[in-house]
Amino acid sequence: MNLIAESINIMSKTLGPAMRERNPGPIQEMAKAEAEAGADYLDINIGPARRGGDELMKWVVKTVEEVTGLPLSLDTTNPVAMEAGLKTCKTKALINSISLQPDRLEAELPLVSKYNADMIGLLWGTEGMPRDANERCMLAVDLVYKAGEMGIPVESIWIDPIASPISVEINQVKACVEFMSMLGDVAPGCKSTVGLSNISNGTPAHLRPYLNRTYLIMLMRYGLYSAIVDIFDTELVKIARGEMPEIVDLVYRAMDGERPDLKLLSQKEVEYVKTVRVLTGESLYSHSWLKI
Ligand code: THG
Repeated sequence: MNLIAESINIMSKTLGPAMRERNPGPIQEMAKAEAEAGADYLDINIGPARRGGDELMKWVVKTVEEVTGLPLSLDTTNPVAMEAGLKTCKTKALINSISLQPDRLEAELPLVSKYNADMIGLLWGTEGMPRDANERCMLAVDLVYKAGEMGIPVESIWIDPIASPISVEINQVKACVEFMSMLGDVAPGCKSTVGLSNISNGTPAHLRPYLNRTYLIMLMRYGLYSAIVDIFDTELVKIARGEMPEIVDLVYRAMDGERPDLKLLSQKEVEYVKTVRVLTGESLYSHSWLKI
């Protein structure tokens, strides 16, 4: 499991201003902390970066590479900024992300070949968000075909089915898990990733880790290759590293519809079982799902 740390983000209350002021300190502290916490990749998200995006991306990449040798995942919708980042990166970069809109494909697929990068293929088509697992499969096949035409091998493509918040749409939450179980058949050799924290967007902050951890286990069951995560969630990192086999087993059994006697479980076990039930749609989600 490859963990991509999500926190170097222009949306962050501390790092956003640091990026705009070209103040390296907070960004380097964050990069070191993410590396220390066990990240395999660091995501650098500078947003749309319409004006001066190339300068900004180049500066952030240099700033981060001064303190860590970890590979970077570069996130911006500005292709000029993306290329500036790719030129600057010392290691093989991951382009985050390339969706299926024709203009995005045209601008960004050539960068994958030119810089021998890896890419996250975001399953977002001309008609927007796919509605279910089957539409995700069709988009994945399409993306792999178009990348292949550009000489990009399947091993370089990390498919992202787009996780959406449980507080918004349970069917999309289920569809991502179902899609993950189908990916190996529809796009053999492809890798996969998911923005795990999306699932808990809109949920009270102290409850987010329960959803993130449980959903990670559910997706890993079907071979999830990597995830963009809050790397400071130590229990989440333990799960990814295979250090919580009993909890993983309990989650699998709950996914299969087993209904253990909650009175016989520890509090932590009960929390995982209840969280599986909301993530599979068996129970209705509300902010008080752990209490019911
Ligand atoms: N797929 C791909 N890339 C992605 C996503 C995805 N990148 C962005 C996002 N989704 C994943 N990254 C984050 C980063 C931060 C948060 C959620 C997802 C987040 N941050 C806190 C908040 O907003 O409350 C704290 C922000 C802060 O530091 O101030 O939730 O799906 N390919």
